[in-house]
Parts: sequence; structure tokens; C-alpha cells
Amino acid sequence: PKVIYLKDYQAPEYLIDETNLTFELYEDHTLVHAQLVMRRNPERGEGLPPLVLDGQQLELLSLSMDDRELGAADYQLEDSHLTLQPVAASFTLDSTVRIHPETNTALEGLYKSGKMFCTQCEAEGFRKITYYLDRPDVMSKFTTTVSAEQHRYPVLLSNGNPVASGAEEGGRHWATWEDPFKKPAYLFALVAGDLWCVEDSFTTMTQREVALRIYVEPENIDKVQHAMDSLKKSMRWDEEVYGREYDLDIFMIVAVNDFNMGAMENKGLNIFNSSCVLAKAETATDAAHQRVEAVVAHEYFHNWSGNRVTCRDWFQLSLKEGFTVFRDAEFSADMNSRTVKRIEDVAFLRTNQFAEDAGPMAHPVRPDSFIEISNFYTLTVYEKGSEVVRMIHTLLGAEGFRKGTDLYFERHDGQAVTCDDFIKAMEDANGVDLAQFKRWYSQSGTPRLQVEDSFNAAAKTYSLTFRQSCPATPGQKDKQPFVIPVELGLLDAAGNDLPLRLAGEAKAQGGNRVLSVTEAEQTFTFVDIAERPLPSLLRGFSAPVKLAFPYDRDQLMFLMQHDSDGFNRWEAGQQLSVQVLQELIGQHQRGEKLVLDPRLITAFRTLLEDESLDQAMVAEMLSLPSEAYLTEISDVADVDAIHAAREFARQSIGEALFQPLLARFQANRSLSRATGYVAEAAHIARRTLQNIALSYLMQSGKAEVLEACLEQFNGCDNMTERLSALAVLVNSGFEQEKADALARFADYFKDDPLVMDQWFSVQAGCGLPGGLERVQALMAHPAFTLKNPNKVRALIGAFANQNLVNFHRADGAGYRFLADHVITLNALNPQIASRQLAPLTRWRKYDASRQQLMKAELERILASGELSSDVFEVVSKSLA
Ligand code: DPP
Ligand code: ZN
Repeated sequence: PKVIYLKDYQAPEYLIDETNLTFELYEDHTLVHAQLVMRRNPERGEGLPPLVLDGQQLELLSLSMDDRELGAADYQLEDSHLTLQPVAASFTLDSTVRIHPETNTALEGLYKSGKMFCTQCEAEGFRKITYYLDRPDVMSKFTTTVSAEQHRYPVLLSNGNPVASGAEEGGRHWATWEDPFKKPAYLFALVAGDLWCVEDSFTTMTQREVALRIYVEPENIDKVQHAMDSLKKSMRWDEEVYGREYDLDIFMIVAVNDFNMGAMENKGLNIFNSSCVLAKAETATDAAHQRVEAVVAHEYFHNWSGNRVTCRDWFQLSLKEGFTVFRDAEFSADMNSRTVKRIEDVAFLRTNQFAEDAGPMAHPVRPDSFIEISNFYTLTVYEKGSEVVRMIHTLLGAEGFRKGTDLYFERHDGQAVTCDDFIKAMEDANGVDLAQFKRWYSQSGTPRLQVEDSFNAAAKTYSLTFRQSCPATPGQKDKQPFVIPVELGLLDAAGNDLPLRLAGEAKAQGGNRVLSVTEAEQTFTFVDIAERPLPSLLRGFSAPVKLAFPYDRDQLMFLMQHDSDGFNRWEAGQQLSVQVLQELIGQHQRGEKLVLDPRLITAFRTLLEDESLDQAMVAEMLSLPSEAYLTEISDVADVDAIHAAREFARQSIGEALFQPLLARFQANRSLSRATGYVAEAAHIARRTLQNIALSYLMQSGKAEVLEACLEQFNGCDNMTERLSALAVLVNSGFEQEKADALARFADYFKDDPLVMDQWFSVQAGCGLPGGLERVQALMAHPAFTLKNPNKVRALIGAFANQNLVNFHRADGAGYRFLADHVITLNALNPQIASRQLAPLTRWRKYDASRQQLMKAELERILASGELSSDVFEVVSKSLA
């Protein structure tokens, strides 16, 4: 497999002004006719070099140039390329190929999901549809005609506007779509199926009417309203916050069951994994509803950040993804609780992206090289990329940032550009220099920020000294200092923010401000500080770094109660929990009796008893750091000690706080019964608290809790309460009730694949002994199939990522199980196979014996036969 480097980028030799496609869909094959109106790229000079088109798994049936039929002597056909020699600077190329969507299990290019045809072209799937210049800097105007059997495929869709349609002989029909906006091939889409749609409309800021349609298979038509509402909110928000208006007369979303990603922003025709669009109270949890809202927004926002302005090459992926994740995160923050959204995102980033940054696949937000681009749709490109954009927002302020995005969209509309172009627009619009800041795009690894303080009572000064460093990562031994925005405050003894005046400043600038740490070591001195304050650092998680300040537990409890920044109140609680849990881990390792620091109980009791607090915040603060996070922050993760410590803490909390937890649970569950399901924020918050309370209460094993849990399971009217009750039962020792509940749930929901995914996940995540055997048994369940990515993620993914104590069992059986399935999936669906590998790549985190076992499985995969470039890249880099 070939390594591709950013430094080798060259503009295309030829351009494609127009792309006219005709698809003839049949049950056993599909014919694709492509007419490409091409010309020499003037940027690349005179002369006519060979034209090298991308194409994979295509059967070439005919080829002509300017109406001259080409024979085998006129071109060169290889596995993934078609090379021919143009004789004029402008020409038209016509080709016909045969492809087989009906047997395409990789779900890339044109394929069938159930009974419908659909496409996924990003990043390099279009080359499996026709011979093309399949690269994002080749932008073309597409016209697409689809022809298919009328009865099976009454709905025929592609990008842009519908311009003509008609009937053909033999029960077939056709439709032509025209997309007036030039686009790269990765944004192409086609759908044919027996679909129903919910229709609505949106009036844009310039009073244009846009038709909105969400297409689903008929049985799902009652699960679309939430996505439609989310779409309208997204369209309005992008107008209000970014001044961005939608540009076509129609916007369509199609839900498909078999999909490698969450969703895809094809121009005017977004194709979604059904898990990211279908939601109603009876079948989807509150969290799933919020995910639908976020993904609908994310794909819609791509219409500007991705489609109107796209990427020059795939190394620039974060240009559209980091920016768009930032946009959707801010949208969700505006629609829901800003603090809770931030807490969720940071917990996710620190657990998962930090682990990626510390592992063998670590790469910069803008990678320098790759073997398979599909492997770079990563947490680093997306989530860390979003943090990088957030830091620009923090440094420039909301207004300055908006000036920057206005300039970016205006300057680059219709172009394929780079991360540097984005930064340049920010610099030019604000008159700032972001040269050093750009290291966030080129250096991988998570920076450490060590902070020390000192107080001078006589001089009334307080100093903070920051030392930054960044560990070596593959291919990058030494790092230069980053620009790290540190939002902070200083709390006085009453917990109030002190006015912040740095030495040399004329007056204080509020009680909350952002310092830019730009050097390896840097000290900031505050003046007029009468008594030693307690610093609140990195408020709102203002930079994706690992900050360390030597807080003691009493100080953390103080911050938990008093910090004016909600995020840092949560963060103080997390740090307190981490300290307490690490103490328990040490006790377990030394074979001592486990003793929980009672201060954690006191802190949690205070939270539970304060009825004035936002219940969603209380729920977040009562959630202990996950085993995966405790693993990430360990040098060598002791799987069993981490599990034992955390379970012991949960047990102790459940017992010590039984009464206040029960009071909260009962009050909230009664309210649920009284009101029925309400989709509003306050109700979502109280359901979250109710469910976390229930899970703690069940630790007691008391009959009254079992009864309450069964009442909730049987008596509720929504999936949020039902699934939580089920999860609590599954993790309990009540074997009979557990088995009954699982069976009844599966029987009731057996025809709803998304609900069955949740049923699989709840069991896959259960940390009780015997986890691997349970998962193996579930693989044989009739609702399970390796061909559906959601099922793979729900069962195998949930087991390997969320059930650490079972996956990492000492005999290596969990590793063998995962490797076996990666080998099978490698042949079926390389992207999904490669994704499942992540837990094995983390082998350096574990003890010598587990390291050996994990490496042995990676080696077994490597030796297993012909590997896809996807799997080969991850396995070989992990062993390097
Ligand atoms: N569909 C993926 C996303 O929206 C890739 N563009 O992030
Ligand atoms: Zn995206």
C-alpha cells in the first residue's frame, strides 16, 4: 500500500466542467454512463500530459473521446486507474461501466441497503461508480438521470433540483436532477427506493421558500418529526449566527439502515444513518433525540462549511469537519444547556481523543500523510479540530470570529481550500497574526500544562506560572510551544471572583479573563490581591490540554460549590472523584481493605439536597469518571483494580446516600407518571437525574428498589426511562427479573432495528462476569448481522470499548474474539473492520502479559491474508 503525502500535493492536470450521469438500475447489475466535459487545467501550463482517471471495481463497457470510439490500444487499464492521452485541450469523454451495487457490502460507492439503492462517496467512493478525477479540488456541475423499475423504486433522487421525469417501457421510469452548484464528486448522491416522505417548508431570510423533505421506509414515517424540527431550527440558527442562507429550492434527507458513518452532507440530498434521523419518545432516548438534533444540524451546516467552500485535498479534512463540529456544538449549546453540552463534549474528548493522541495512530489535526483516508475520519480531525476552532473563537471573541467567517465564506465561495486559507481569513479580518497558533494544526499529541502559584502577602501579588510540554508522538519527537488560551478566575475566601488586574495594567478587567500562554514557561502576576486566592483554571475547558494544579480535596470541594463557571464546578467534582478513585485503586493493588474518602459522600449529599440546582448538572456531577477515562489517565491501566474501585465507590455512594437518592428518584418518577413524556429541557434533566439515582439505588440490592425499577420498566411511556430501567436490571443480580425484562423487551421491539441495537448494547456493556460468553451468544441472535454497521457497533463495539473488565480478561479471549471479527469484517466492510481495531491499538496502556496477548492478535490479523488498506494501515502502525 502506498503512503500519500501532503507535501506532494499538486493541482489537477485536467478539470471537469460538466458531469452528466445516467444510471440504469437493475436487480443484478447497474449501468453507469458518464459524459465528462473536460479541459486542461490552465494553472498547470501548456502541453497535454496523460489523463489518469480513478476507477475501482468497474467493468468498462465502452469509452469514447469527442465521439471517437476508443479501443484497447487507446488506453491503459489498471486496478484503480484508467489512463489515456488527450489530443486537444478541451474534450468530452463518454464512458459506460457496469457495477454491482447488489453485492457491495463495503457500503462505499453505490450499494443497496435493504430494498433501496443509495450512495456514500466521501471520501473516495465515487471511483467505484465511474471513471473520474475523484479528488475534492475537481469541482463540476452535475446532471443526473436515474432509471429504475417503477414498482420497486417509485422514488428516484439525486442532488439539486428535479428537472424532468417520465415513464419508460417495461414498467420502468426515470428522473433527471440538476445541481446548479459546482461540487466535488464526494458530494454526489443517488437514492432509489420505495420511500415515504414528510414534507415541510422553510422561509429563508430573503423570503425564499425551500421545500424540506425527509424520506424514510414506510414503517418509520412516525419517527421523522423531531428531525424535521431540528432541521428548521438549524436553518434559522445558521442565518442568525453566521448569516448563512440555504441556496437550493429543495433540501432532502434520506434515512438508510446500513451506513458506515453517522450521516453525509451530499449537496441538497443528505443521506443519514437511520440512527441519526429517526426518533420518537417510545423508541429513542433523550440522548438519541439530542444526537439526531446535532447530526441534522451538522450535516445542514456543511452546506456552507464543506460544500460551498470545500477542501482542496483530504489532508484538509478538519477544515470542514472541525469547523462544522464546532458549529453544531454551539447550536446544541444554544438549543439546550450550554454547560451540560460542554461537559459531555469534554468528557468524550478527554476519554477518547486524548487516548488516540497518546497511541500509535496519533496524528495532527491536519495530517501529513496517510495510506487510507477513511482511517482519518478521526476524533482528532473532528473533535480536536473543533477545539482548535473554539480556541480561535475564544481568542478573537464572538464578533471577531464572525468577521473572520464572513470573510472566509465570501473570499472562498465555490472554491476548494486549505486550513491555512481559513486561518488567513481570520487573520485578515481581525488584523492578528496566528502563525504560532497554527502549530495546533501541525503538531500531534495532547499538551500538558503544569501550573504553580505563589502569593506575596506583603506586595499583594499573586503569580501563576505555566509550564507547557507535549509528549513525543509518531514521527514528531520535539514540539514547539502552542498558543494556549487559559480562561480563569481567582476566588476569594467567600467564593467570589476577584477583580483581575495584571501587573502593568491600569485597571482590573473583570473577574474572568483569557490569558494566552505562548511560551514553554510563562508567569503572570496579578496585583491588588489581599489574601491568597484559589485559582479556577481553564474555565469552560478553554484549550484541549491536560492541566495540572496541585489542588487538595477541600479546595476541590470549595470549587465544586462556588466556582462561577459551571463547567469548572463539574470539573472540580471530577478531579475530586479521580483522586478518591485513584486512592481506592492503590488500596486494591496493595490488597488492602477499600475505604472511600467520606468527603466524596459529603459533596454528593450537598448536591442531592440542594433543590435549587439544575437537575441536569446534578446528574452530571453525580456521574463518576468512566473506567475508560480512568484508563486514559493511568500510566499502566490496571483493569481489574479500576473496575473494583469504581464499583466499590458506586456501592458506597448508593448505600450512604440511599435516602436522598430515593427521595429524588421517587419525586421525579412520580412526576413522569403524572405528566407523561415531555420533551423539554427541564424534563430531560429530571429524567437523567432519576435514572442515575436509580442505578445507584440498585447497588443496595433491596427489594423495594427492584420493585421501583420494575414499575418504571413496565409503567413508563418512553425509551429513556425504559432503557435505563433495563440497564439497571441487566447490571443487577436479579437473574429472573433480568431475563424476563430482556425477553419481553426483545419480543416487543423485535421489528425495530434501532431499538434492538440498544438492547444489544445494554447487554454488551454489562461488566458482570461472563461478558464475553454473553456477547458470543448474542451474535447468534436472529436480529444480529455483521453486515449492518450499527449492529457491529452495538454489540462488538460496545463490548470492546465500554466493557473493559470483560474485554481485557486476563486470558486474552476478549482480544481473540475482536480479532476474529476484524478478520471477517476486513473482507466484508474494511471501514468498519478498521474502526473496530481501536481498542487493540491501545496495547501500550496495559501490563506486560496483556500487551503480549494484544500484540499477538494484531500480528495474527496482519498474517491473516489479504488485508484492506484500511486494516493494514492501523495494524501495521500499531505494531511499529
Ligand atoms: N458524513 C461525515 C460528516 O458529516 C463526513 N463528512 O462528518
Ligand atoms: Zn461532518
